[in-house]
Amino acid sequence: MEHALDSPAWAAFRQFVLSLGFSDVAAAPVQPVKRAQAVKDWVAAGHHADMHWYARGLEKRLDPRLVVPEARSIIVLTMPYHPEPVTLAGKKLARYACGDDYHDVILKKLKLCTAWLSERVPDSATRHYVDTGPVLERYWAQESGLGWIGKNGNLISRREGSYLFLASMVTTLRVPYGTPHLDFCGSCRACIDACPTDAIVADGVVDARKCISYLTIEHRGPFEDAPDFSDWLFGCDICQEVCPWPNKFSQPTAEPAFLPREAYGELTEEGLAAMEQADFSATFRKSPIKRTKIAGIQRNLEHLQSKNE
Ligand code: B12
Ligand code: SF4
Ligand code: SF4
Repeated sequence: MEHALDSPAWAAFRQFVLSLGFSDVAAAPVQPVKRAQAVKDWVAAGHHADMHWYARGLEKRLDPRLVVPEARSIIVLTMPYHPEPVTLAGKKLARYACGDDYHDVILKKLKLCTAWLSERVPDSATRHYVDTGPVLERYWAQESGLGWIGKNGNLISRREGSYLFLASMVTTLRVPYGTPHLDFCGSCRACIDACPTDAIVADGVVDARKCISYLTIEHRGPFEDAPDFSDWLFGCDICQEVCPWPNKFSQPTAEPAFLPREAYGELTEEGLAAMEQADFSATFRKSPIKRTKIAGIQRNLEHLQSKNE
């Protein structure tokens, strides 16, 4: 069998992927990353803050053949998350984090996609990733034609907006390719103007050191001179909320695991501040919020309260 998926086989793969709850899939040929210098500059400027793992994995990110030798294609998949505003203990919570952890939910489905490919072409090799792999997911999503990287740094689909998770598959298979997506931001700069911490330092370039999402999720230890988080307790969606694209076109998620948890609405500020480890583990079981650990979420709450005093 040829080491490729022809159009009918790709159509069957697409059908399979959509049946798992992904909303779109497209592919790009493996080529040197055209924006490699922009990524290197991002790291050189220290925009990755304390995410040292990012700098360590840079070579692989810029060359998918270091991930899968003889890789020919990168397949990118999108999965919508809950598009409406959500709260936790009366404070703002990033939409992506209101349900179960997407890494776990999507990985299970990706395994099935990889199995589908290797069953079809047994001597092919495919590796799949969601978020944590050394793959520039937004870049390849744009290259494959799923959408464009907006000035807010997010991948925006004209059909679905940007409240989407991305996942990727690096494969030795040749598959039908999409065409790189055009940029539809035009002269708009609503996200840059709305970011309360001026974290979008150039078009599409986010300085994590200033970004509320980084500070509330990834930063460890106490805050020194942290800005006002505008009531965001975990993550931040401001630069997407003001974007005309997601607001107009977002559809409800079809994945029940990504729906908001009722308990989050019932939790009070006092309840969260006084929460003990066992309660934290039970409340945030399988949730992305457990990433900050109890110390992180209580630190974030204290920070919001100190700014409101
Ligand atoms: C590190 C990281 C972060 C960091 C840094 C964010 C950033 N903007 O880079 C922090 C912790 C701050 C973060 C926050 C968020 N993240 Co994040 N993050 C990542 C991760 C792991 C790597 C991203 C990366 O490589 N950044 C480094 C820079 C250099 O890469 P880049 O932005 O792609 O670089 C491009 C631009 O610089 C661009 N560029 C260069 N010149 C120019 C010029 C113009 C005009 C333009 C437009 C672009 C442009 O070219 C570069 C190459 O493509 C990805 C998963 C992955 N493996 O890709 C998830 C990922 C990007 N995150 C995601 C999400 C959901 C978020 C949040 C929305 C979560 C939240 N609600 O709080 C916020 C959004 C913040 C924002 N405005 O970007 C999703 C995005 C989905 C989507 N639709 O785009 C991803 C893909 C995870 C996933 N698998 O779903 N994240
Ligand atoms: S996520 Fe929030 S803080 Fe980060 S760039 Fe967007 S608006 Fe600014
Ligand atoms: S708010 Fe405007 S500039 Fe920012 S990503 Fe959306 S369309 Fe692009």
